[in-house]
Amino acid sequence: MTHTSTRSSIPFPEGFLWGASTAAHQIEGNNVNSDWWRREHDPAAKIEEPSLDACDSYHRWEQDMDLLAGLGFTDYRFSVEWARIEPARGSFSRAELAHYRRMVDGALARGLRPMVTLHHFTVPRWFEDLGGWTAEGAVELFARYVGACAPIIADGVRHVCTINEPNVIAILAGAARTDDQPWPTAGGTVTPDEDTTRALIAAHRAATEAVRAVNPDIKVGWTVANQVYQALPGAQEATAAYSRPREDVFIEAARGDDFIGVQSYTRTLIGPDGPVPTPDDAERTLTRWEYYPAAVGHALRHTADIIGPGTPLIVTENGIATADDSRRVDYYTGALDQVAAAIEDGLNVQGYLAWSALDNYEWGSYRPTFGLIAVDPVTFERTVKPSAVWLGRLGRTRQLPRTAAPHTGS
Ligand code: IFM
Repeated sequence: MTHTSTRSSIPFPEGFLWGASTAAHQIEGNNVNSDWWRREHDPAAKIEEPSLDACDSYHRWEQDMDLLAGLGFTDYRFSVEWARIEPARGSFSRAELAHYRRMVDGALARGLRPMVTLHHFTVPRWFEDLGGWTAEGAVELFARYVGACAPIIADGVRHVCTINEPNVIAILAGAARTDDQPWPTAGGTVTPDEDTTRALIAAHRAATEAVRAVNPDIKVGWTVANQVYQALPGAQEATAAYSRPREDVFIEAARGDDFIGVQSYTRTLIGPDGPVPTPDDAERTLTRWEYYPAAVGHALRHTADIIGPGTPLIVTENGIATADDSRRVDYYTGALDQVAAAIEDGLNVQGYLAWSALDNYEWGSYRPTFGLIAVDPVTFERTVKPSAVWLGRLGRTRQLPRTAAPHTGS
């Protein structure tokens, strides 16, 4: 359906989430017991630079929350770090659980509803040594960790994300097998590892049960990376086949969940033989992805088509890596236009969380700056960008802007 509304804005639906997202490893610093920390210090891994202190948000989270709340955001998605909470198999750190509980309380005290992600790409070293997600007992170990997070999530947390971008994890596992390096686009030709896919789906189900056992009122879901596969002429079937193992099976696995997180940044054009390169004249962002603000609209509609009616959609990540903050405002303007159009067309979109609150460690490099807030790498001083002021203000008006352009469905 092509949307034709001429309204310049639409009101946020009741209870709409309006926030920004982060992930522990990307902002906290010194996540020394994690697999990623080990990889960053392994010359064979050829990682451009290690995360080291990151944004020192482990110590500065209060300042970060002050800024977000002051800007007008009402929701903050952050992750808790398994490698800190369970640094050795079966040993749970009371101090780290208390740390994350303080963060939940700190968010609530500032009027920010915390959305907690339990796993965002990093695992404890001991879990990787066991063989990771496909090792025997991996699902039970994850579920035990989730149960141990009860003190963090039991009260005051409305939304919990079990596993972030399971499809990217499965693609990375496939890449590790073939020696390919799809990171960070995950849109390459690598086939996701099927055993990892199965294990992650089982882990998600077990984690969902564990969260519901802690508090049945918590809304549980997982967050899927949407690469916005768009068919070139004659490539409808190839596109559907391409999307299925990389995206659709993970969306289908969310049927019956309380929500699904939709995460998108750019698009991937698919021809009869698979992905085709982005045209030379396309504008690119600092990740080399095509500048394509309409991605989120396609991602929402594709997710709704696959999952079917009933499951609420929340945009849990959306944004752009750029050094030109005015381009970030343009990107968010275009993206929100698509979100508004999707809502007007009847999609049950319940929130929008931008990626990311801070310029942070983009899995191997600090160069791609996704943040609404800049961070000085030496002093850790935070500087609010104009895009943060602009986006935060919409939280106060509770209106999503519309430019009345027809949405670019696929
Ligand atoms: O930084 C990542 C995040 O960790 C997961 N989703 C995509 C973001 C941008 O690449």
